[in-house]
Amino acid sequence: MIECLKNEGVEVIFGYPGGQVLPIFDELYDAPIKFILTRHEQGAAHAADGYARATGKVGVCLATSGPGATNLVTGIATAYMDSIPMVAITGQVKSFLIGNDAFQEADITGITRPITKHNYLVEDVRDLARILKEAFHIASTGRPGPVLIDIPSDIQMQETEFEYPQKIEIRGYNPTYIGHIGQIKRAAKAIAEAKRPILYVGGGAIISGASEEVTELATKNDIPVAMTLLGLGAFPATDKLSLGMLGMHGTAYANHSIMESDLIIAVGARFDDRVTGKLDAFAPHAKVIHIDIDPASVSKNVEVDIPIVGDAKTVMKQLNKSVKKPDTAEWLKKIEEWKKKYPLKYKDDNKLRPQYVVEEIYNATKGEAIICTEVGQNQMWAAQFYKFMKPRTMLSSGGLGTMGYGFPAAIGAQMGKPGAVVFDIAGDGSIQMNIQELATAVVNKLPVKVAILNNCYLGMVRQWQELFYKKRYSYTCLGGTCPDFVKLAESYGAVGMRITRKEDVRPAIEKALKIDNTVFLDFHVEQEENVFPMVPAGEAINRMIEGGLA
Ligand SMILES: Cc1ncc(C[n+]2csc(CCOP(=O)(O)OP(=O)(O)O)c2C)c(N)n1
Repeated sequence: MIECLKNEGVEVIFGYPGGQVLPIFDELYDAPIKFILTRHEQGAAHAADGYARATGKVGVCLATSGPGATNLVTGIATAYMDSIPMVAITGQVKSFLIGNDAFQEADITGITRPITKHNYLVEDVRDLARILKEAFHIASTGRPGPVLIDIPSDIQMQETEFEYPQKIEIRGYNPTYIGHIGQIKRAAKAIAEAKRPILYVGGGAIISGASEEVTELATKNDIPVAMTLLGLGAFPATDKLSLGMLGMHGTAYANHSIMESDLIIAVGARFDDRVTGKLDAFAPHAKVIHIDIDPASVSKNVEVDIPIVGDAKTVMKQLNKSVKKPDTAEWLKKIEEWKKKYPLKYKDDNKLRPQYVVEEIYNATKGEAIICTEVGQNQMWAAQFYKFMKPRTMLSSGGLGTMGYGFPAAIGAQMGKPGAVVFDIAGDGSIQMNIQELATAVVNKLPVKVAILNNCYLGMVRQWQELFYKKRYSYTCLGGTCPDFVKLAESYGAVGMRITRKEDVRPAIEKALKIDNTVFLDFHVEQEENVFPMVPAGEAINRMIEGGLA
């Protein structure tokens, strides 16, 4: 197994030991691969995911059978929903005990079947090298995703002659990379004829490395760009053609633009319900071009006029060669009006507001940092107020919305990008879901910065209760129950800072950036601040609270 991983160029494995992986751990003891001992298997899976998102390589995690394997499940599902390449290796009870309710037995291939791209139970050591080769291939090609390999401990002890396959063929698995020429021509014609075109760019554009090609199509042809949460960074936020994020908490101008558009060019995006809002009302005047490597995504939610199945980067290159510039001057003028009328805003007073913290993190890092987020208001403020300039700098659980993702993902990102500034923008609820990873960060001397937007609430749920449940704050108040995050950080050997005044925000961030250690910045922000604009569930996306009702 170690030889296979070396052949795949694996530099780091995140994991946790146990009885059914003892033989593997014994080999890891002096293997030339770095092993990062997390403090929970969920942390290992998210760290492998963060490593993969930041570097573009396959993330690898390892856990024992039973509870070790089931602790990976949330991390695997998170990676699956966001199409992240990952190989998860689990130990299993001895082959002859499988199905026997043996100690620490769990049917992990059964459990993870719906949340992996593929999974394997190794039944013979002679299959191991081929399975590993296939797993890395499947995880990283086509629409990427997690692959799990379950290895019974008796098989870990068997011997075989090592030979790593150079080539593999998997029947029925042959992703399409190049776009159909006829479809490219039709798309180019539709773009040339469009009056109100919009690029709708998702995580697939980042995964395939299509950011340059998206930028070329947009800037050469004056086409505005709206991005999904996972698409942020595919096109520079400061460009005048950028509309920022669209959808439930997107900018009003992105939502108005897509609703009024006559042509949507969707690149590596899947028309998720957080983006489309009420489906019947979505973009009623628009023709749709959909570029996606996964044919199952095309016309799944929204009927597509010009489907192009292929790799986003390859297809965009093809498209850039054949496109003629449409006349969008009027359209861009209209969008400028929306931008002026409905800017992203918050109350600019002397109170410590969470949006201000995010803006100052941006100002201090000039858009160069890798930003991980937890889930909730913190995630949406990060998406709205940090100006993402480059791909692979926004790491967030989009599809599954996993609280507890950001901190271990930041650890994985920092491992993959040792020189980068890595922030986790967190909530006081989410950070407690994987807070044990403070040990992992400190022991490995990772200078990850965690900015806790501490509002004493499970803020996003409280916001829904305020707006739609008559302010009945049912079990969302954490006030008085949070630990002292400064002391907590210090107890692990990290640095903690508490910030309660607006004027102390920037100096604290600057100070943290100079510290070569894990830092917790505990920002005591306004407690009942809300994320706006907001599209209420089930509404059309141009019917936003605080974004202008169409
Ligand atoms: C594992 C998990 N459990 C529950 C939820 C539902 N949920 C979504 S946002 C949220 C509140 C998050 O609170 P906090 O981390 O304090 O962030 P804030 O919204 O205050 O920024 C909850 C409970 C979730 N997304 N993930």
